[in-house]
Amino acid sequence: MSESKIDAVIVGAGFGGMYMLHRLRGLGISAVVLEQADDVGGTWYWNRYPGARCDVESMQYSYSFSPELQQSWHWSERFASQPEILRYAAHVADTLDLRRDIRFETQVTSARYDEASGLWTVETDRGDRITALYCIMATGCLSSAKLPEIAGRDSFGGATYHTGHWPHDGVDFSGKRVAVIGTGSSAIQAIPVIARQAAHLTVFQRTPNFSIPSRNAPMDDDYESWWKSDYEAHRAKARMMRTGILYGLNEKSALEVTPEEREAEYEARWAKGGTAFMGAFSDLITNRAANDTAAEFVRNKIRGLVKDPKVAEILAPKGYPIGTKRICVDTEYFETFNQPNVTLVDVREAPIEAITPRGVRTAAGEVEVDAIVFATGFDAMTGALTRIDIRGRGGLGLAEKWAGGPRTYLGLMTAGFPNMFMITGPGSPSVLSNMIVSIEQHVDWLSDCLAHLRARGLTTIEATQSAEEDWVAHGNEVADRTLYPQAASWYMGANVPGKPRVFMPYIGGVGVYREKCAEIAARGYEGFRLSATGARPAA
Ligand code: NA7
Repeated sequence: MSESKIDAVIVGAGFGGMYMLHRLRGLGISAVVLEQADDVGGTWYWNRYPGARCDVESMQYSYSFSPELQQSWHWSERFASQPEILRYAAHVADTLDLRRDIRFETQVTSARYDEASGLWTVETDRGDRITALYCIMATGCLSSAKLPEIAGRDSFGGATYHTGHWPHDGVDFSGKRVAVIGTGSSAIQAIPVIARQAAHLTVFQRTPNFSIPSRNAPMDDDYESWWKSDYEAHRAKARMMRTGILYGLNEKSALEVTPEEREAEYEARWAKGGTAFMGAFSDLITNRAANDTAAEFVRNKIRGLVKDPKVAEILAPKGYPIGTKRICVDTEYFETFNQPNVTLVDVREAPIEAITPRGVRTAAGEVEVDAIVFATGFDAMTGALTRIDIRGRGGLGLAEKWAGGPRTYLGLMTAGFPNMFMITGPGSPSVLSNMIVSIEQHVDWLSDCLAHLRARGLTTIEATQSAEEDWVAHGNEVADRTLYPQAASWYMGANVPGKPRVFMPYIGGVGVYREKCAEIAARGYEGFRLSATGARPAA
C-alpha cells in the first residue's frame, strides 16, 4: 500500500496518456501515469494478433507535435504493422524520457471525487492510493476486449485466444485445426495469415463486412519525401478533414454522375486501396441510394474474387449501408476463401449453439478444432471507463450515470465529475477519425484549459448539465442525418448484449469539432463551470 499526492493522475500509457504526460510536464503540473501493461503502446501493446496493422497510412498515423520526431522517424510500409507502431511508441517514450513517470503493471480499480477537498482518490490493484486534483482518463476506445456469451465457452479443451489479448511470444498454428469467431477488422486481418499456417481454418461469420484492399507496400521514397518536405502544412490540412486524414474527397454526389463515371471513380479508389474509398462521393454516408452504388460495387468485387458463388454471396454484405459498420482494410481476405483448407460457416444460417470440449457446435453440427480465436471485438468507447469504479459528486457512479448510454460535453467531460477528463471520450470524433489527430487535439485543448485555470488561480472545471444535454442532443441530431444509425455496429453499442443503442462517437467531423472546441475555449470555456477547489458550483 502506498499513499501519495500529485497534481494529475493519467490512466493509460497509450498514445493519449503519453502525450498528456509530456504536455503536463511542460506546464509544470506533476503527473503519474498508471498503466496495466508492462510497457507503453495501449491498444498496440495488446493487439498482437497475426496481421495486425493500422488502417490509417503510416505517414499520417504518428504524432505531429514534434518536428524532430516526425522528421526523424522512418516508416517502412504504407500501412504500419503493429510491431512497428509499438516500436514507434517505445521510441517516443525513450526520446521524451516518459517511463520514469509511468507505473506499469498497475491497474486502476477506482477513482472517487471528494467534494470537500475537490480532490480525486485513485486506487489500484497494487494497493496504491493516489490523491490528485485532476484525473485524466486516457483509457482508449477499443481496449476492453469482449468474449462472446456462448454456452460452454470455458469448456473447450484446446487453446483459446482473443485478438485483443494476444500472447506476446506469438502463436504457431502450423498443423492445427483453427476456428476464428468473428469477421470484423481484426479477423479480416488475421484470417489470411492464420490460413497460411493452419492445417484447416473454419471461420464463423455472423455479419459479413465490407473490406477494401489495403494495397500495402514498402514505403515509397517519393511519397515519404512529399510528406516530410512540408509535414506541417499537410498535417494542418488533415486536422480540418472530416476524419482527420488527408485524402482526396470528391465533392460530387454519386447520383449526379453517369454510371460510367461512377464506376471509374470506384475502380480508381479500389485500385489505390484503403479507406479513402469512402471519399469517392460526397454523399455516401448520408444518402442511401448513393451508398447503394458503392455497396454494390464492393459486392461485385467480392463476387469476382471468391470462386465459389455460394461462399461469395455469404461474404457479400447486405442489409446495411457500406461504411456504417467500420469499413475494413485487408490483404487478400476474400481470396483466402478460395484456399482448400478454409471453410466459411454462416452463423446466421446455422447459429452457434455451444462451445464444446472439442470445438464449436452450430445448428449444422460440430466442428472439431485444436484452437479457437475469438475475434469478437470490444466493449467499445465506454467499457474501459465503466469497468473502473468511477464516482463523482454525491458518490454517483459513472456506469450508473451512463446506464442509458454515455453522456458527455464534447467527449471531454461529464457533468457531476469535476476535473475528470476523457481523452477521445464518447461524444468526440475519436473512433471515426485518425485517433492520433484526435488525441493531440484533446490533449492540446486540455493542456490550454489547465493553463487557463492556473493563470486565474482556479482549480476546478466541470461541464454543466445543460451544456451536456445540448451536446448529446446535437450529437444525436448530426448522427441522424447520416446512415450510421442504420447498422447494428459497435459505434451503436450493438455488439454488447444489453448495452443501450446510442450512437457514441461525434460524427460532425474532426475539423468542425476542432473549431467548436476552440470557440468554446475562446468564450471562456462556455458550458463549463470554473471555480476554486472544493467549491460547489452554483446551480
Ligand atoms: P469488431 O469489429 O467488433 O468485430 C467483432 C466480430 O465478432 C464481428 O464480426 C461480430 O459479429 C463477431 N461476433 C461478436 N460476438 C459474436 C458471437 N457471439 N457470435 C458470432 N460472432 C460474434 O471487432 P474487431 O476487433 O474486429 O475490430 C474492432 C476495431 O478495432 C475495428 O473497427 C478497428 O477500429 C480496430 P457482428 O458484426 O456483431 O454480427
